[in-house]
Amino acid sequence: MPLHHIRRGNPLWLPFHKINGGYPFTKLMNDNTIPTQLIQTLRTAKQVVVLTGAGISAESGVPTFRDAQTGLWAKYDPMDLATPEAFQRDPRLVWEWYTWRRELIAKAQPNLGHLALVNMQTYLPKFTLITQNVDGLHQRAGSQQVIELHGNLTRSKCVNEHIVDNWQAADELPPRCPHCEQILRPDVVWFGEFLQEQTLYKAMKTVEQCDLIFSVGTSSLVQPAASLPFSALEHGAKLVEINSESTPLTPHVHFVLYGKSGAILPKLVNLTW
Ligand code: BJW
Repeated sequence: MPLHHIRRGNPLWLPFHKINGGYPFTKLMNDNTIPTQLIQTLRTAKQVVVLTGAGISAESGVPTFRDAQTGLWAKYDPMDLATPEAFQRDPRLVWEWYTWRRELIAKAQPNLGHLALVNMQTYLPKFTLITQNVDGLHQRAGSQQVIELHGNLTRSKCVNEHIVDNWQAADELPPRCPHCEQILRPDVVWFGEFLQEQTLYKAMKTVEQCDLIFSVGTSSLVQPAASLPFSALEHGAKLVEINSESTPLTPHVHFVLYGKSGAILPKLVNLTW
């Protein structure tokens, strides 16, 4: 089935496992209070993982993918822009779409949510930030050693896997690799492509070892990223979701904080330390 026929509500969108049930100690917080139990859990956590998605950058003015009015997929069909087939069909169109997004991201600034995670890292003995975002805003905020599951928009690569940070503006689009003259494409992971093996392995190992995991601003729909919190759960971690809406992950979490990550994360850090 083509991906554009897959819509929210279709079971294919749901994570693989544990889609029924959930945990009896799930706390639904919609009054903006941070539960004391969560603050205590965060203070005593030995290894914390935060998995972020497009929602954390929304308050920086970067469009999410699936939000109904403002998301990128509300205007563009992912099959025309974010697949290898789309690039093969019309490389110039795809390149220009990414150029537009690259320019938008260059003008954006990290927001309070990104900055709160930089702060959080300084208080914790072991902290890993895993992001699905390709905008580099975590690094620009000051986060260290970010695991980027879906690549980074500021880089490009060619079919020969040369990674290129700078390329010549050219009449011909996409421009060509300075090393081998093949055409360049953004260094991101499109639908149907495998994530970089070492990156995914590192992310999987880290979530297996953590005792607390946050899922922040992600619809929890895209695999294999969406499986990471489930893997943490299976290994005994506590799970917290921060999102402006519920997601397929929500029934499975220990704590859910509804609202904007740019408001909730700073509040959480301030109350905890
Ligand atoms: C706020 C907020 C605020 C808003 N505060 N919250 C198993 C079953 C079915 C299909 C598959 C499967 N396994 C693999 C697949 C295929 C596919 C997949 O998962 N499809 C599903 C959609 C069904 N996966 C892949 O193809 C992956 N490759 C792979 O698995 O290879 C092996 C394989 C291939 C084929 C078959 C089987 C195995 C690759 C996935 C690559 C994803 N690439 C993209 C584009 C990257 C480049 C680019 O940027 O252009 O990555 S797609 C897009 O989705 C992007 C994102 O990183 C990713 C996730 O989106 P995210 O971050 O969750 O954003 P949104 O918009 O969905 O959600 C935003 C959330 O924020 C919302 O919940 C809001 O409520 C919230 N929010 N403002 C807090 N202020």
